[in-house]
Amino acid sequence: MLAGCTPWPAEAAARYRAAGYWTGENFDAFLRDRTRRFATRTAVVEGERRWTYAELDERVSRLAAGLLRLGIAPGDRVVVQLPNIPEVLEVAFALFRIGALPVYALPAHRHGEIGHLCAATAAAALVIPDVHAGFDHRAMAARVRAQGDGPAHVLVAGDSGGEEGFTALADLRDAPLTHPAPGAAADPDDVAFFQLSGGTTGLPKLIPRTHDDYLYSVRASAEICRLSPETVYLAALPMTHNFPMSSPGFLGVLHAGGTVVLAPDPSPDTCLALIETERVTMTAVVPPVALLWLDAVDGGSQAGRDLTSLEVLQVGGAKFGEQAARRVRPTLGCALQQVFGMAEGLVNYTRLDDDEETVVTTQGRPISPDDEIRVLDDADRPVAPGEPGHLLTRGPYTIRGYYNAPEHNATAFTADGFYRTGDVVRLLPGGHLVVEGRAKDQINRGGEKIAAEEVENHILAHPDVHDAAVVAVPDAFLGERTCAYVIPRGTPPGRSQLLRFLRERGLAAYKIPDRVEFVERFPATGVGKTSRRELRQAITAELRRTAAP
Ligand code: OOB
Repeated sequence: MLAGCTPWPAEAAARYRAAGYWTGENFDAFLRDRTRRFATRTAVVEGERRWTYAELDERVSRLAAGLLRLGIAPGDRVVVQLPNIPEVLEVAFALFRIGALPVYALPAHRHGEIGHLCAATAAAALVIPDVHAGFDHRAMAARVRAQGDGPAHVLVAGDSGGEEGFTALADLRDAPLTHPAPGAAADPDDVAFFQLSGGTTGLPKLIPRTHDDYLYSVRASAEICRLSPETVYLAALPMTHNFPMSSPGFLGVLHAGGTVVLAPDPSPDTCLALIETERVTMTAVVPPVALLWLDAVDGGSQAGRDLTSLEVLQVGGAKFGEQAARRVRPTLGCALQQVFGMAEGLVNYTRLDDDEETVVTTQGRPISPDDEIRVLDDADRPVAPGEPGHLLTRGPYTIRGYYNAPEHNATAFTADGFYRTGDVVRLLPGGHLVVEGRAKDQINRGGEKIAAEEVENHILAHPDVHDAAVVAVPDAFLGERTCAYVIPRGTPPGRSQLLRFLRERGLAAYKIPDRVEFVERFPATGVGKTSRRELRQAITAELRRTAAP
């Protein structure tokens, strides 16, 4: 396995192969095989663009040839930061075809995060759009290179802008690569790509996923979600996130021979119109987006939409409140499926034949019979059945370690390979999980994960700041927002000046604190550490007080 990654023990790997989970297919073989079977069917739709499986495969071969000509080699890492455009598929599979490894970033990331990803993976290239949502990614890429984080090549979907080292994808599409391409030989039990962890640490951790483990989760998810060539899936969330990628996501749809429709944004106006015109059968959203859709259809701007094609709405990424969950079927006329997953592996689904109570009150049960679940107390002892405790898991598609992170791995995983998810759950007799809370220093802002320590470190870099603690604040719409408690060094910096400072450091907008409170000291725990719990209680009490009439 790639250096810096933790393989599964040989015994477990043998078991997963024997059980038929790990089939030895790699991503390049996956696309070739589905192209053979579904050649003339539509693979992907974006606005006026419609590519069949054969067209997608041909584009992949042409881009793969161009990438090799440019000097991208098997084993190279390439950071991919693209919005929901068909090039996500084209670029990812072209990289697989030459045996290079995508490193998936989110469109919201800025030069801080992208620089870290490029440096941490020694990336050979970075793939970006030219301008997206009013932001010039080329200027960001130039900044990443100026700060010394590489990469040698910047590949642009759109206009390259002509800067040295920047190449438009359009200029890379050569004559199709003849088979076998280097990626055809990619070892199925080796790393295929990297995804970003939601994180609890100062710098985001990288998650190495193998062909074998990830494609198992894709196939099994497609089966659980009953995908078929008739499936029309709307990618409403950013496609480089694990949920719309593989739960069952666009990969599950390609596995089944269906069609992926790309939405430029998850707003109800955009997505409900696409559901109507493209006859979408399934889509996936985070809870705040589900709330917006429900309100838009319930007497709002989208009340007249024909949504009769929609069979399943998946909601996940953060806890979906029971009241909202109950509104899905009557309002949208489709089934709800709750999805509780993580980029590290484990994904839970409510099943399509679960009774309505189970669907609205639980976050589902694991994909695999070989997903091992432990619910433990603070001392790592099993809790009584049905009681809340820390969720730990191990299985055929859950990683055994983050990339190049031995120290962090020593605490994030147990000695026998269980991943400590940081989630607090209850395990019901039927195997379903209910997410009760979280024991990790992370804020879940409507499905977008923020590591408290990462933001704190950026705040601490400000010369007028003595100390900082970032905590979650309950929020009716997003579930949680962030509040930064700051002890100034002398005169406090202005709030807006501090926020500008954070943006200037290249932090994604969703990580910029929603609220800043200047205080003289922090409450301390028994051993003198800052008590985030007390800070959370303080801000919650303050909000209640100010909200009171
Ligand atoms: C998904 O993946 P990540 O890596 O962005 O975040 C994982 C974390 C979980 O550990 C949990 O804290 C939270 O997000 N989470 C949920 C949840 N789904 C995820 N908390 C409560 N209820 C849910 N339904 O978020 C992700 C990956 C694949 C599929 C779906 C979500």
